Amino acid sequence: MKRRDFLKTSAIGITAPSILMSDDEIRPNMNDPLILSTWEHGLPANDVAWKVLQNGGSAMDAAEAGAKVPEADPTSTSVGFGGLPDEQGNVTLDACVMDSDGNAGSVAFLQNIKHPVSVARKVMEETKHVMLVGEGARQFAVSHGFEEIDLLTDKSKMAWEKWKKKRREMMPHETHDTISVLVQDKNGDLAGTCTTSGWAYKMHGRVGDSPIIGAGLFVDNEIGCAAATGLGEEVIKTTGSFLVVELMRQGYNPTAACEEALNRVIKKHNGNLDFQIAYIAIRKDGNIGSACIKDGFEYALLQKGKNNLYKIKGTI
Ligand code: SD4
Repeated sequence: MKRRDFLKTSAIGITAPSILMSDDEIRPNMNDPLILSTWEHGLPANDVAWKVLQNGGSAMDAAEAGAKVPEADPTSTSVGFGGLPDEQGNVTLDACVMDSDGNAGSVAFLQNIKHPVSVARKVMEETKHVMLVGEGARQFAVSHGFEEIDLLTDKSKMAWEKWKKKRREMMPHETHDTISVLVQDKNGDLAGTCTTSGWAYKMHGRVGDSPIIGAGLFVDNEIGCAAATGLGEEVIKTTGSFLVVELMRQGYNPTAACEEALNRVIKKHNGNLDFQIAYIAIRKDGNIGSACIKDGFEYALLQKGKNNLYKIKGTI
């Protein structure tokens, strides 16, 4: 099989399925914001993020508000409240944020707090650090007024108890839905968030790519931004989101940059790719793209056209 056959790509907004739009109808004007998120639950996240932008919020405000939607949703079993637990039954959360000034904040292995993305933002804005983990992150959250709650829902507990009987290893794509929200606001500024409960039934203490700046998310306001979903270990080893942005800096278009970042993973595995990784990217000029290893990745795009507000769910 040729390397290309592993890859599914989409120049989002131009070849987005089921919606026909002429190029000039799409984002005729650079001052129209856009929001690009991972997975289907990106659609309600985008709606909330859009409202924040409409009310004068920044790209960072919008990206945070969007990510909080699946974090609070108990039916979203890969993010926040209702996320599937680790092998010991603990829901442990990873999240990060990055703004248009290149500031970053992150939390990893955080327990009992519903909105890790907001804790990550507090780390960015109110500490001299970038990343807090585990018990320290929880203490920090509580000291900043975050309520402690049990994140394990009955549904997730039942799923974990069922898993415990067989202990079959689950791959992240079997219980996917890490959300990344990339936003470009009306000033052209970029920001992003990434939040997850990670690989279901992972080892206790495991941290994935989602809270690692440059792996799960990277924003460079001069060039573009990118985010990842899928098997975090492979994303970390290739510094995936940073790589996508650096490739855009070198002149790759957003989709080609996502493809090339995936090629680095594909090369190492000699065709043995029993996992999913997907990237989404926005270039500073508003061009957007995505690519994935293994079918079935969904993206959610909210974009203002000449006459309409487009809300697109695409699958590649
Ligand atoms: C992780 N990248 O923890 C996350 C999993 C994921 O959709 O993206 N699931 O490795």
